Amino acid sequence: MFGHQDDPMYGLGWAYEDGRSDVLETCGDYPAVMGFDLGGIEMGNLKNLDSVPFSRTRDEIRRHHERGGIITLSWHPRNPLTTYGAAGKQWPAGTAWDAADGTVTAILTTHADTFALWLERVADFMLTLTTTDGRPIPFIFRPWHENNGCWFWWGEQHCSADEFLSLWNRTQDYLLSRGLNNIVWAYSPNLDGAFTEDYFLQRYPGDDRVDLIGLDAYQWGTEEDFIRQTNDDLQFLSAFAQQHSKLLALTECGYQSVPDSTWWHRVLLPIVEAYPLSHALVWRNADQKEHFGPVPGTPQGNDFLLFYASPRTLFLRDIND
Ligand code: BMA
Repeated sequence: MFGHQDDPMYGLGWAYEDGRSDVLETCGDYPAVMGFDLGGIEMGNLKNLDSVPFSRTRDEIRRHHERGGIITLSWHPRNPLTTYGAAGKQWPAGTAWDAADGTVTAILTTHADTFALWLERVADFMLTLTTTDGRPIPFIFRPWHENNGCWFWWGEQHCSADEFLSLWNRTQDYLLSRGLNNIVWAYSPNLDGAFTEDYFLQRYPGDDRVDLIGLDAYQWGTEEDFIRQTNDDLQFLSAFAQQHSKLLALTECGYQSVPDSTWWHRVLLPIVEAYPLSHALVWRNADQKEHFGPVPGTPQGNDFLLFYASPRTLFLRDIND
């Protein structure tokens, strides 16, 4: 299934117009999977870190669920240690990218109350994700993503494996205690290129705590590196997922602003065709400088039609047929 972050919220040249979607306007169908981010919900904010109103997020989740689509939620929470004292400081002060050592330690000790309040706000919002007749909408949740990187405060250089696992468990146990049994739990590290079983298991929350194994894989460097590393990781992860009876997905992927108009069919398509992925989600179409999805009427948008046409890629209509 093809997925796109913030798909119905905004695209190139439009924002918050009911029914619109750059994917729809490129290929005539909505993505099967839509992703949304909860960053800022922990503060009690009305809008997320990208200025998306949470009421709109709830509406679009309901809409996509009613269309028969799949929802996935990410969370870029602020840094509980620095967020309240960050006034006047420049980005990334106080954000998820304010990667201070000791933040996870603080959550588990001195800042446990703050974190408990944050989780309460996350759960409160999740509990509102219901159908009009009050049934919980199922969704994928992938907290503490890219934890093998160094850019988030929960990254592997900033906390021990035990601390990371406590952070995961605390998050999961709390949400479950609130009755949130409608969550598909995704563990999604970042592109590594050389995963080993020993290494991967160090921070893997466990078979009883994970439903889907994801990989966040962007082409930031050369195409050759991206293809090689993504294949290496997906070979490892697909074997692991099969042995452990887990779903597998590219929980984030893309090539920022798609500067190569053959990328969809030449680079991404062979990768998604080669592995048993439940979905591959590209990040948001924020603006001209930062977009990862197709843009209608552009060369890369035209190339996306070849990706769309593959029998191995599913869009909303395919999963409802
Ligand atoms: C990042 C960028 C940021 C954004 C964040 C959460 O990768 O797109 O601009 O705030 O994701 O959506």
